[in-house]
Amino acid sequence: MVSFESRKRRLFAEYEELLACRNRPVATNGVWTRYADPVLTAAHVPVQWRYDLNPDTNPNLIERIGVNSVFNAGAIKWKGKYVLVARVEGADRKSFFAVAESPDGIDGFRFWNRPITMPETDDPDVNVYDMRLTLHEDGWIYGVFCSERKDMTAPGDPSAATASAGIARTMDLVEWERLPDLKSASQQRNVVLHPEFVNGKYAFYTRPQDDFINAGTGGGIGWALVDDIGHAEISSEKIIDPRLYHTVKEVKNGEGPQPVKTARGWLHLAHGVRACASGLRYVLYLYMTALDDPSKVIASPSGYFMAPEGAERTGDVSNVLFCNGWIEDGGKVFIYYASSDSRMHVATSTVDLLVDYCINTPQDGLRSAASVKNINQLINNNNGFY
Ligand code: M1P
Repeated sequence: MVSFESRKRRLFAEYEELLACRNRPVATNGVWTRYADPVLTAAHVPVQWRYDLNPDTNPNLIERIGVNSVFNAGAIKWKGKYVLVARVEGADRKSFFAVAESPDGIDGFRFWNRPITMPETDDPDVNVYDMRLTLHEDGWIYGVFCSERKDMTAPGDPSAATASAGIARTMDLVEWERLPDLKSASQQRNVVLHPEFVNGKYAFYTRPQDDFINAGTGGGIGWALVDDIGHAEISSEKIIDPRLYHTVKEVKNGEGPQPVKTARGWLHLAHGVRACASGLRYVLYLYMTALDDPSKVIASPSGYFMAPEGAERTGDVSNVLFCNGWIEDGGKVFIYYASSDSRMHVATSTVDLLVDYCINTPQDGLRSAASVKNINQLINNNNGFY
């Protein structure tokens, strides 16, 4: 019989082996480069968060607290490190936030000592997830996330829930000050704080939705200005990136991470959702807005930028790519995306490539004939070049 101590040593050795693995680029389309292995998984969650390591209270060395998945992480470069605030989902289905850092953005993501203790409001969340991190020009780092509660207007339905935008801020990613949730006439998910004041106000990308799941009459990615971040309330909201029939964002869309400021405009990454016989399909797309008006779309390349590939296609919620974190660093861009609500990956690109892609990919003509027209135009332009 293998002793408790040697089994314990093995647990830690296997954990360190996982963190020591070196990733390698495996695929590129000229704009993004994908890497072979996920950067964060349930197995990256520290042993001491899951096991009772005392031989008296856990002689069988059983895992006491199970972790289901690690996904949908916000991202920020912080004190020279590439930092993710991941959504960790326990075997009990509850999600919470935990910080992991890497020295180079690709390898060795290691969780900090403890998960984030996120303060609750007077009306405690049942579930929190999908934090977007914004280093705002007011000096705070904001985390805006989905705050889910049971829908008390449907007491007989244990699945009925409400979604609103939770807001918290921090100076060190350890201690968080919880602010009141964003007040909105509709439910909200995928809300993102813009990093700069606009007309002296805080600006949010929103995603109004009719109920917990369905965007319904909520028209797409919205925009709202807020006077007081301490009592954030949407008084008026306009749709800036609408859902459109027979596109990758027909059923739903949602802003991804905080936008990146470039010389040509604000660069945005978002997810789009379409329905098909096998269920919903979540892909990532890009768009750009004007520097002098971040709510004005100036480039809207058609179709998806990244879609689930290979092993990314399967997981707890299959056929999903979701991204709420990226880091721009000296022109290089680290895109942290989750596949199928199960694990985190990285893809790399550059601001120049992403802007080129946005500006020079044809817009969606919204009809098959328009797509053929775009191809014929390209063939004409290529005359003499092949
Ligand atoms: O399961 C896919 C995603 O579904 C939701 O996103 P949306 O509101 O845009 O449909 C979120 O629950 C997200 O966390 C999840 O990845």
